[in-house]
Amino acid sequence: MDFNTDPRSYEILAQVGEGAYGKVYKAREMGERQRLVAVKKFNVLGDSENGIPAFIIREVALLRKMTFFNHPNIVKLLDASAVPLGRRTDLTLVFEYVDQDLSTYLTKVPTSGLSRDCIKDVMSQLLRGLDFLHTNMVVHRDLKPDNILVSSRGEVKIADFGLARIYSFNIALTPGVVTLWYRAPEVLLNSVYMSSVDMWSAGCILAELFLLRPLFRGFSEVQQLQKIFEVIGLPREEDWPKDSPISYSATWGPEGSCTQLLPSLGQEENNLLHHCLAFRPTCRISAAKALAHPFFMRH
Ligand code: 0RS
Repeated sequence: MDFNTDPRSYEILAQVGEGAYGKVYKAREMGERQRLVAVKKFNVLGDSENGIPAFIIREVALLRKMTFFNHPNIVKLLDASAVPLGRRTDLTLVFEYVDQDLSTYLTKVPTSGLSRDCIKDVMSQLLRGLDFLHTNMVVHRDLKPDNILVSSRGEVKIADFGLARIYSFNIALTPGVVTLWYRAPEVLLNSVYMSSVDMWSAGCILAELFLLRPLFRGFSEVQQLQKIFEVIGLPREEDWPKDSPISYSATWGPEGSCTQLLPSLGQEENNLLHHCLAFRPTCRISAAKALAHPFFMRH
């Protein structure tokens, strides 16, 4: 593993984002190429006394490995550098730059909405990216329109994946609110989770592409769960995660599952949505299966 980015080889143009993930800047490569890059900087607490903590090396190696496959729906890592400073490490990651995020893209959609073909295109690219991550045992865990990027050529690329362990050190220290809107019930219930959490988020995003507003807009974990049950119905008690510190209560809402989740959507899109928004993670559709769903077939 080599960490050899010279920080002077990029000219920072503007800060584009800030969160538990650190700060992201739009920058320009110096020298001949002059291409735009996204530079992400963060400072991680690691207990390694001498050198770069092993977990940082592992996470960066994973990002490198994922880039090596050259998947069109995943942002590419171009460079990485880590500088140990006592008990902390300054980490700089340089990615290809993509013009906008999906949340900005959605604000520019006319009120008449996105065409079904456009929604199919965005969703199929998103699912291909997710299928690639999941095949490589990477769970995004926080997929949302803010970290899905859309290039000027209409390419959809997933960003901000694979650093969950590094972030966990920073989340408690980060001011501001985190969005719960795309979180799967098992994450809200503090239960064990796997790649199916990303399919829940993908379902929320599918609905949002049609509605042009977030499907479940809760401002606390409990409110988020209530919004979810209003649409999918209250799960049966036997489906509630056994390891959750939050116990089942029939007062959460009316019981019963519902197949026509959004009356304004057609039958195929409702069916796909229904399979993404299954309460039980094991019943949720996989990215690979979702790509073969009739919603994506020609008409
Ligand atoms: C919430 C309204 C604002 O190219 C942007 C890029 C952008 C990138 C890029 C490439 C690779 C990242 C970004 C990245 C890395 C954490 C991240 C978290 C979220 C998003 C990307 C991340 N909306 C969000 C920020 N923003 C303006 C709109 C933009 C605009 C263009 N291009 N990031 N962010 N990894 N780590």
